[in-house]
Amino acid sequence: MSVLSPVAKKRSDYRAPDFLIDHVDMAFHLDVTQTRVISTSRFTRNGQHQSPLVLDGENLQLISVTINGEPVTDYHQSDEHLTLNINQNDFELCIETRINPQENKTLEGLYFSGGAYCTQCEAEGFRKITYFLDRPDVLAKYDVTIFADKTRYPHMLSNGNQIDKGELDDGRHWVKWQDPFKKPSYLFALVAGNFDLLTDRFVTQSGRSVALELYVDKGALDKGHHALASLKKAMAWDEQVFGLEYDLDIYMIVAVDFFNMGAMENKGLNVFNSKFVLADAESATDDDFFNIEAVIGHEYFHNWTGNRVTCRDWFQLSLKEGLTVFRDQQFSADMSSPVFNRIKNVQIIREHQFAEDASAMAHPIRPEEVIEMNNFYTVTVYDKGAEVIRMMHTLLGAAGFRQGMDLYFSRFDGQAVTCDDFVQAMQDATQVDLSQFRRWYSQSGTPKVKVTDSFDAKTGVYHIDFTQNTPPTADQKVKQNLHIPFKFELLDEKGNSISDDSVPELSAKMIELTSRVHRITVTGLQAKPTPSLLHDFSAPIKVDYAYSHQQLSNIILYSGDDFARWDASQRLYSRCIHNLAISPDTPDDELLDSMLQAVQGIFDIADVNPALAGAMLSLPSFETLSQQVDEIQVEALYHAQRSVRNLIATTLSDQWSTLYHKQAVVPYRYVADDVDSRRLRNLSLSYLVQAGAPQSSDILLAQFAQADNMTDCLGVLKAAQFGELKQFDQLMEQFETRWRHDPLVLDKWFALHANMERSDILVRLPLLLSHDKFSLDNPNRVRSVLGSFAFYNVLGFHAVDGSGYKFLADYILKLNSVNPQVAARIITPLTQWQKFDEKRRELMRYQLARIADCQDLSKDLIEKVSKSLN
Ligand code: 0A1
Ligand code: ZN
Repeated sequence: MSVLSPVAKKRSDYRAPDFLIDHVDMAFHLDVTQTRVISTSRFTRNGQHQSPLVLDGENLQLISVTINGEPVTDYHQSDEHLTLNINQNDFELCIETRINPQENKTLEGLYFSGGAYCTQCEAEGFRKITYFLDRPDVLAKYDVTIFADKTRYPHMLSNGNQIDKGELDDGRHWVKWQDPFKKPSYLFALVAGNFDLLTDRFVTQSGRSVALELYVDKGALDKGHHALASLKKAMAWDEQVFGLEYDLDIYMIVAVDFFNMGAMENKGLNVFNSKFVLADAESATDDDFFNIEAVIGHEYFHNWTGNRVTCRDWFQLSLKEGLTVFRDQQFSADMSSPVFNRIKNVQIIREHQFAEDASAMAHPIRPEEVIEMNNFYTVTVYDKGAEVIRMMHTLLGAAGFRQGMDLYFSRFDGQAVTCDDFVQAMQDATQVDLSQFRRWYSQSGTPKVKVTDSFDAKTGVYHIDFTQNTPPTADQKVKQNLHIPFKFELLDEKGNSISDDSVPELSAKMIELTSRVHRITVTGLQAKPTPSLLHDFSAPIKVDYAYSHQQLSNIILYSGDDFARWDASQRLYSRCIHNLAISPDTPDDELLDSMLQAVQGIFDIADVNPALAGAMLSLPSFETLSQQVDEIQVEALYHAQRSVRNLIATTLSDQWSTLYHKQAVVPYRYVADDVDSRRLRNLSLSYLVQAGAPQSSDILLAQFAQADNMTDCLGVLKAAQFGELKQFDQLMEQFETRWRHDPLVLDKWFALHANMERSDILVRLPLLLSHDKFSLDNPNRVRSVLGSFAFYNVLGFHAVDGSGYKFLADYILKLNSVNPQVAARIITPLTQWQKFDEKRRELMRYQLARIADCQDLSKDLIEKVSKSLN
């Protein structure tokens, strides 16, 4: 690790900026290796002080500085700052810098890839473009003029409206953009290239016509329709649900192949990873179509939650991200099956967020300390952040939440604010006391609620106790009681929900837990009820209750909450799997029988609620199972999961066959009913293949030959891979030949290979990485090979000789100098060593130490590695 460890910034150290900038005029003379950037900003001193002006800047070649037109040479330049002593209170500062977009493989700042220029400024990328006050609480208006060669870069875009353009004699042209809204530098964007353009219009509720423009690679126009349709749905939804209308006359989206994240909400000019824009039936799966709609929605919703009202400092990231994820989740739920969507949200929390809480990277949704901000675009800030917003929605009700949102916008439009400001608006609008609730922002970790109950058959009195406790996390030892909305019901023996007017929590079907223990007493009962707990996953917590198998089956069949039914099915599977992992030679037949009977019952649900049935027939993932135990026994858990799946596959193979053949095969359309049906069909296929059912490989090959869409095609490949069919390699070859030219499909091919549970996987992986289409420069490709392997190839990554860990570490060291942000993301599985057996813990820590020893380690990796080795 470098000798000088970078210092962490603390939330408590926030100070208002010494200077403000109200206007910036920028000129970009684009050149692949020598782009000139001239920025002229109007500064004012903020308050009475004599402090110098300290501007942020990285990797910039400084050409000149003038103040009010006068050249300045009395400045101090360091690796990260430009410091100027200035006496004036108001002045104009003009700075010329030069940058090299082609060399910029970090994909932060201005970079050149795939023949186009593109920027990414969140969180702190603007400082790689020019010296600036690169912090979200400095809000300025921007005028941007772009100069470049006309033939190669016919499209030159920036935020706001195009106000002027012209041509030069040397084959270059220029375009001037003006953004009428004040914005922080992280929302700045510039794109220049030669694209195909798809256009449309949206008329807002107040009757304004907005031009919609979608820029894609040449030849990809047909794949942009779903994204554009999704955008229009999102615009209409935000008007209906939150009364929020788009504010500019133009909304542009550009799809690029090289992008570190999913997409970016730059004002009026979103930049997207092409994975979240391009889709057609043949090349994209139902999940791809779903994700495109969700991400398009997410970025669009940021226009109000993030752009109009932004974050005061980066510790407040969840202010915009938690809220915007909540909004995109609600949007997705309204567009298709609410329960299926809720299950997806919860799976992310249980698989990834709980794992983060259990690791050295544990942090509250509003972190206290940060070395590299890019490391905090986490499932905790985003997805747990969304759960915290959802809990407020639950506590205040939909109408109260809307009042809170209205007040938030009327108070803070055009400002940079804090999470506290948001909660205060919610509280002031509804008079609901959220003082204890605020702890969700400062406390990390996964709270546990232990539920115990007792019933006295003689008196008919039933007590149920809820006890909360948040175990200590790596970052925070002492925990306080939280305000937890806990939805539940009590079911009688017939599966009816018990109501009792004298118990308000029963009528409300919710108890608000605030102290350590809460008790509810119900009288006059004939028999002990079944508590159906944490309906709709009303809080991001773990619940511990000793359900009998029978009670779980009751909930599966009768609970009024579909989420709870799914959750009970998962508990039943988990129980069978853990049980078998502990004693593989003495299976609990009674438990397995009741599980199989429950599955039989779920087949009937498929006709009425295919989305729910699809989720209920799927076993918990290895990652979810891992979060249910203190120490992960890799092989035992993995094989137990496979055995239970095998049992379900073989015992019920007739039912799987019936379910498979019941699904009508229709020409591809992305509509909810067809999506649900394809899901059931492909799920059945994989069970059939796993059972080695007669004709299963004929069915599989026929589906591969006949599929008119990627969902069914990939369904075959996944089934063949999971079932370890001999045809797998051959099908993969055919697939590669057909799709070599399509990067997004090829990513799926790479991921399938990297996920293969084969004993020779570590011999095959290097071959994959020497494939002519593999490149460390392309984050999607890196994620599809190294990410898939490290996150999902259980036996390969956790190979007991440590070869999987070493393999990942080798590539992280290579990526460190290319793209530190991506390197720091895919190191996550190594940092989660805490729950593994001692031998693996050692091996994982050994690789982390190897990475730590590297000379020029990026801040991103230093932060993660040093925390993990502590
Ligand atoms: N704000 C974006 C996510 C994002 C964050 C950082 C990036 O580069 C370092 C890029 C995108 C969102 O929430 O969609
Ligand atoms: Zn976001």
